[in-house]
Amino acid sequence: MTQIDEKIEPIFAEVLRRNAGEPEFHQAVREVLESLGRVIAKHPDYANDALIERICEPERQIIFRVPWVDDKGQVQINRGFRVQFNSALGPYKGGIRFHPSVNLGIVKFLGFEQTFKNALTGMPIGGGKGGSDFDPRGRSDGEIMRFCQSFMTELYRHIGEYTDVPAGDIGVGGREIGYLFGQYKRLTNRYEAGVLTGKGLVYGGSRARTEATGYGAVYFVERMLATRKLELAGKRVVVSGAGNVAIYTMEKILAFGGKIVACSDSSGYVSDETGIDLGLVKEIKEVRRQRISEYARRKGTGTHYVEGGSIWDVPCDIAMPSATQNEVTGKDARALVKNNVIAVGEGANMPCTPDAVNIFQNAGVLFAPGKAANAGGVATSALEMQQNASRDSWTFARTEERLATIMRDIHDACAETAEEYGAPGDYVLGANIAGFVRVAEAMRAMGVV
Ligand code: NDP
Ligand code: 2IT
Repeated sequence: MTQIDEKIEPIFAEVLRRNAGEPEFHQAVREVLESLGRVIAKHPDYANDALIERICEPERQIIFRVPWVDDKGQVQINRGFRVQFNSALGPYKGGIRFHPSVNLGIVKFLGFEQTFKNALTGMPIGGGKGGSDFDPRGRSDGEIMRFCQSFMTELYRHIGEYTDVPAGDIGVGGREIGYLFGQYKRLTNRYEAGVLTGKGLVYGGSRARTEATGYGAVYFVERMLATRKLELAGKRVVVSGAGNVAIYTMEKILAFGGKIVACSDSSGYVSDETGIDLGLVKEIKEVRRQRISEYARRKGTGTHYVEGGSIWDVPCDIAMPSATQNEVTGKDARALVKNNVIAVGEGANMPCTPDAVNIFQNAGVLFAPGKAANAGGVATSALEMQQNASRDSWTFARTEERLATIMRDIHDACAETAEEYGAPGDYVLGANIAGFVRVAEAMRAMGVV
């Protein structure tokens, strides 16, 4: 683990004390604070006025009860969260996650990461995140709708086009955003399109938003490879997960001429030496909502399904973890390095443990941190807000072109910042510092608020 600068160490100690029992939040904060020593060495004034302490403390944390009635008529209770982390650059912006593992610490880690990610996009958006410990798996459409309606019945009073703009994340896709938007509209009697992003195309959604996170991550990796005069064509790629980010990562990898050799879900992974058939994955996951094991059953020869195994044992040139936090451990990283991985691009938020990140960086593997590589999703959400505000609807080509430019700019900002701060090629440091400086500048200008 990298040391935290001695001037910043007490700030981290206070974060640990004040946020006990929240390991993912500690991990996310620690990684950013490790990068800031170089900033205050160069610009000591960034340590003034408790600026760093303020950045580590969410502006507002909302926790609420979500009661709903299941298909058997039983009353169920879940817990809802919205952490409005930082609004220096714009309204709070970030997804909502429905997964049984969701707790306050996880929502805070995601909101903290989101603040720097959103700053990196260059768009006017602050950072926030929300969710619930609701498990959508196996729930009927009616149950999902009633849950979303109950969740919004509390959340609506805290959000708004100029206040806080949620979107999707794990377990929240187009269907859920539709139900959430419907309930918001009913409760407020306002057609406030810009209050949520990731909407359907017929009611104010942006073209390319569904694809944006995955496509953006691939654009980032492509540009990172180019710094070593390498390209995606012909490369073996492993993409974990089989959800929104994973599917559109695979789609863009294929467009660049790469070969997908494995993908997964939380039950296991499937490898396919003939190249993953993305059409089949989409049918299984997006249409039928089945398990990835179904892929091997349907496709048959050449495929291999491993229940509960590690997808990172599959040899590849490029790894794109796109499922969840801490899914790539030190052991996984060693396996990837042993198999000569060239680049790792984080599609998910914080999928690599600190141990894994160190192993990749020490082995000279190109490593793209999530807050930079997966920023295309939220950037396109900001483009959706822009279209909603101007009552306009752009073509797919125009939107994707903006996305590609934004990803190129994020890559270059990270690379140039890393260089400027004496660590060329360290995208973790570059992303943390470039994101921090933008948020810190805005906070400084606004005084102690
Ligand atoms: P989805 O719900 O669409 O897909 C999630 C995928 O990851 C599923 O295949 C799921 O498997 C798997 N998964 C989820 N939790 C776990 C777990 N605890 N262990 C193993 N596998 C798991 O979510 P997204 O694709 O939207 O999100 C994936 C990641 O990308 C998350 O880290 C999210 O925060 C991040 N992200 C998402 C963005 C977006 O625009 N959607 C933008 C930027 C980042 P199963 O179905 O079995 O649960
Ligand atoms: O982690 C993320 O960036 C997201 N889940 C997308 C957030 C958004 O507001 O589009």
